[in-house]
Amino acid sequence: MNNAQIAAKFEILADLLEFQGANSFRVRAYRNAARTIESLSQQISDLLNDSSQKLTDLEGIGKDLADKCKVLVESGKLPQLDELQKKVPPSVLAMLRIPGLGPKKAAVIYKELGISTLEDLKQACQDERVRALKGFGAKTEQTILSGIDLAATADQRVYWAKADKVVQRLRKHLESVEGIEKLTFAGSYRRGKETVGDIDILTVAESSTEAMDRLGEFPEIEEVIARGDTKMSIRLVSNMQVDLRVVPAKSYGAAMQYFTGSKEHNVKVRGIAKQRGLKINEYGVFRVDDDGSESYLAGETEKEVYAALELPWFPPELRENRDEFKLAETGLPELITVDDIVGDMHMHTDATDGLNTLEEMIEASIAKGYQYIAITDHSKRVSMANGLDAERLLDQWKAIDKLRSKYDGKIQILKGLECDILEQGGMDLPDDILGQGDWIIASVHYGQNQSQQQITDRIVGALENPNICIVAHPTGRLINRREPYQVDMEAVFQSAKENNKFVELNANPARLDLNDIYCHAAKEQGIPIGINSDGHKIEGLDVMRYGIMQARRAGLTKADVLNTRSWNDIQKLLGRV
Ligand code: DGT
Ligand code: CA
Ligand code: CA
Ligand code: ZN
Repeated sequence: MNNAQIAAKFEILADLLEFQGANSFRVRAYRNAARTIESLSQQISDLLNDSSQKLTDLEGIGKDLADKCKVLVESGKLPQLDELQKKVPPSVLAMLRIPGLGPKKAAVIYKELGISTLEDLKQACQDERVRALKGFGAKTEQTILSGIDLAATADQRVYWAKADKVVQRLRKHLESVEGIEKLTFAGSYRRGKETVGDIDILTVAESSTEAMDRLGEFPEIEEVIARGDTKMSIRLVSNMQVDLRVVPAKSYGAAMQYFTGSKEHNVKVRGIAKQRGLKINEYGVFRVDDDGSESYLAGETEKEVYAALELPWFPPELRENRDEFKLAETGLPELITVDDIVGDMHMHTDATDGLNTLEEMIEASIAKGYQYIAITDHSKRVSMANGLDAERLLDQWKAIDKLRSKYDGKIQILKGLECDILEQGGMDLPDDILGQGDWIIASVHYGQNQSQQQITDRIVGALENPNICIVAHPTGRLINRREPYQVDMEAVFQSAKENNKFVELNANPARLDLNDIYCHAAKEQGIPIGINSDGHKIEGLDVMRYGIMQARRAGLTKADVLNTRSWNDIQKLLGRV
């Protein structure tokens, strides 16, 4: 058994233990171990054979876990896990993904109603059988019902960032094959969708057998689902599916176009081909003559494929059949890139729930080449994050004053705050304090179940406050984990526009809030969008690229994005200079 497989076993064990209501400390120990093992550069099996090394030297691996690793490597099995799986069918675990349904309630549903799938649970809710359970009620039933679809999706799709990690490992694994001449990862991954269902690989290879054999040796493989002459599908231990297709060089571009999708984009492309008396498929673009015979026109590169249809090459992020074909008539927009970003205006330090110090975050931002950053820790209402009261905030700003001279000429440090918008409306800290800062962000963290009117009023109220510059993660959604709160984004946009304020695209891959549709709407209304990392540690600053990808999917250009501008220009937009 290899590391990925061992880690996957520990993850399942943690899920099952959690479902059983085991001590949360124990559950976390397995999860931490899984993470450690997954990122090891050496195989556990090699470490076990090396008498000079001990597994217990690894972070988070105690004697018990080391023993379990040994059992797994030697037998491929874990008796404790087998026992648990006998008691609880794995399909039950999908229930744990329903927001608001903890392991305890899920266990009651399983035991009392004998329900082990999301489908059956949906039916039970519709039949009002769930509300009758002890400790449930109509409201809980409603919460469960409205969360089932989210849980079902979460079971099938992973964050783009997570898919990207797998893609990088697959790329490295396959690139070592000499006979592989070309390699692309197509599908929703290439389009940069916020979640990815499965991974689609395209290759041109001397021998398809060799390429497929190599995929079959991928360390994270669980099983081969299907294998033909030029096509192969595998399932990974993480349960993700990977499709491989080996295509001839003269069809590579056509296959890329076809398998990048989206389906909707392709349907439109096929229609356009037809209008021009052409045919397009994964092998190329063909002219169809009156006698029905076909002649190959293009297929080697994507660019040639689109050109044969008198279409421009579409950046993959735009291929969703939204407005890309209309835009193509006058020229596609030049989409924003990471290099256009000159500052990051939302980040935390260890003064609240960040892990790194003020100076460490500043140094890391300098290393990124930013012109300016805003330090935006939480305000006091966010007690879980040790939010700042007025005194601590002013202390931090004083510290920034001192650091400004130290970093003069290297980076501009803005005195910021992520100020909580209180449940009853209004800001968490008084205006005379907020007025002393440079860059105050407003966020909704509490009362997310309020009515649309209440939440909208709170956000609009914040945007009307002259001290507030921007609203962060405006819909509060967490991809795969929490639906957006009820908010009238039209009203929010209108208020942002009237008050010369901005909206954020939070680049955290679990948030990506605003989504692409809303970002596009904000652009249409001329509201600059701030793309920020919301970093809680140095590495957290790296998520910027996910935000950029989302922005590209929305068709945003450099001009549509706030932090491509100098801080002075931003102040002008705010009407402050
Ligand atoms: P996913 O995997 O659910 O995140 O989404 P995709 O877009 O990667 O979808 P997938 O893996 O089923 O197929 C990859 C691409 O192949 C898809 O974007 C377009 C193309 N494709 C697949 N099936 C069809 C089809 O029936 N018709 C057309 N026109 N294209 C298809
Ligand atoms: Ca796919
Ligand atoms: Ca696929
Ligand atoms: Zn934040």
